[in-house]
This record gives sequence, structure tokens and C-alpha cells, in this order.
Amino acid sequence: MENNKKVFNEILQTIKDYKKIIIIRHKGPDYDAYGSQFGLYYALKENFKDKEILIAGDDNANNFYNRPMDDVKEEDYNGALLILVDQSSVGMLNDLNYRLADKIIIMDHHESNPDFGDVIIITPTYSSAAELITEFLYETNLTIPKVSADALYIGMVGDSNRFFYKGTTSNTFLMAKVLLDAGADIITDYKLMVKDESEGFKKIKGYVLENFTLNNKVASVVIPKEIRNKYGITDAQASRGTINMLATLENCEAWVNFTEKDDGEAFVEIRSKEIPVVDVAKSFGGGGHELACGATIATLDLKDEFVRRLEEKVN
Ligand SMILES: [Mn+2]
Repeated sequence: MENNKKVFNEILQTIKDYKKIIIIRHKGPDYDAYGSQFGLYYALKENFKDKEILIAGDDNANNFYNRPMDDVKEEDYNGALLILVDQSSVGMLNDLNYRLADKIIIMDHHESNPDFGDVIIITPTYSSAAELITEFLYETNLTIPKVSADALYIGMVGDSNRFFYKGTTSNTFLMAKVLLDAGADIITDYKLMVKDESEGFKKIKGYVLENFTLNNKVASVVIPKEIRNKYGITDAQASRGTINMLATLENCEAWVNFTEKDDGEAFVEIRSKEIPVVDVAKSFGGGGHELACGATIATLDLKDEFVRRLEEKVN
């Protein structure tokens, strides 16, 4: 889109100015976090062969390229340009070394108003950060290698739920076209995204369906660490991986799961049919999108209050 061009050019110029670039995204990465990170990484490597480019963050089973993260140390931030994709709230960052970077670019599509960053573009109407990164590469005439195109396509498909969610626009399809023209291959991407599920994962989904409660149009379920460990499922997998099990439930406007971590904190994932609930997530230190958001709470004791606030919101 036309008004993004000015910022894109500023981003390009900033990238040109730096020899060392570190690309990070939010913790508990999903396909869009990895897709936008890998997509930008391989594109910058292709276009700027003399630069040192590092990627960092926690890793999980969504790492579709099995490309491990770099071991980025505190001193690596010295004189480096940091690019933050698919995230702009500090609470979702892995480490706070970002402050040590010389300059920070933020490219995000979450509803957010960060109090840090030097060059910032945030497009909450976009399906995905991958859509934004694609537009950046396209509008600045950078080469998009196939490995980037596939990663960005996976990010777009992931966050838009296969071009099904509200954020899917004509611009999304335009950017999908750009990626397909750059060599993204749908069959390859499908195989990278859709994998057989373990027996334990199937069973934990069954646990969610068996144990949720529905009150005042809010469905909620707690996934205790004992259950996760019994089935060999990580907290991140259980949290993101089972939230959609409660979608399309009759008489339900919003649904939430509380996944107990090993340290007693709990991940909270929230979804809503059409009433924005992100304010509730924010009031517990989290964030995200209007209808799909999350938080981390210090203890499961906060669960009832959380659910009560959601009930208030949707009734
Ligand atoms: Mn995203």
C-alpha cells in the first residue's frame, strides 16, 4: 500500500547502513513468527551477501525449516541493527538484550503501541507479519529467493488460517501472488505445515473436549502440568495447539485455555467469535489481536478472575 512505501524505504536504508543484523520475533513462535523471521533472513542474506545476519529466539516444533536459532550473545548486539518481526510488546520477547542494539526496526501486525524502536511499521489490518514482510521486499524491489517465499507463504497461511480469518484482504492475495511468482510451492509448504500428530497430542485434545466448562457464553479449560507431562506435550504445544478445539461451540462467544507451565505460571490463550477481548489479555500483561490473544499469568489462582472478566466482556 502506497503509504507504507516511505517507511519501507527508510527500513531499506537502515538495513544498508548496518553490517550486522539480528532478527528476532516473539517467544512461543507460531508459523507467522518463524515465517516472517526466516523469510526476511533468507531474503536479506540473498540481497546483502556481505552482511552478518543472525536469527534468535526460543525454538519449538513449529520450526518448519529445522534451521536452529543462532546463539546470540549479549556482545553480539554491540553496533548491531535489530529487526523485530511479528511482535512489538516487550513482554513477549525472549531476552531484554534488544536494548543493547544500536538501532531497532519493528515490523509487526499486532495491535500495539511500543515505547521503543527507531523505525516502526505496524499494520494491524494485515493477516500476518509475513504479509507485511512480503510487501516490504516487493515494494523495495529486493530479490525474494524461493526459500524466503516458502517461509513467508507458510506465515501467511498460518496466521490467516488458510486465508479464512478476518485479516485476509485483497492485499493478502496480492502478496500471496508475489510469493507464488517467486517460487513458493504450495505442496512443499503443506508438507512442512501439516504433520501427523502424536498419540499424546490427540489425547490432550480429547482431554480439552472432555473437561471444558461453559458458563455465560465463555468456555474455559485448564490443562494441568500433570496431564501435559503424562502425554508428553510441552506447554507451548498444549496452549496454542488445543485452543481451536473449543471454536464453533454453541452458545459460546469466547473461549480460553489455561496451560500450566512446569514453573507454576500458566499460558492463557483466548479466542472470541466477534467481540474484541484483547483488553482483557492486556489487563493481565498480555496482548495480541482483538479476537485472538494471550497472556501469561503468575499462577492458576488468577484463572477465575480472568474468566469473570471475559464473561463481562462478551455479555
Ligand atoms: Mn503474526
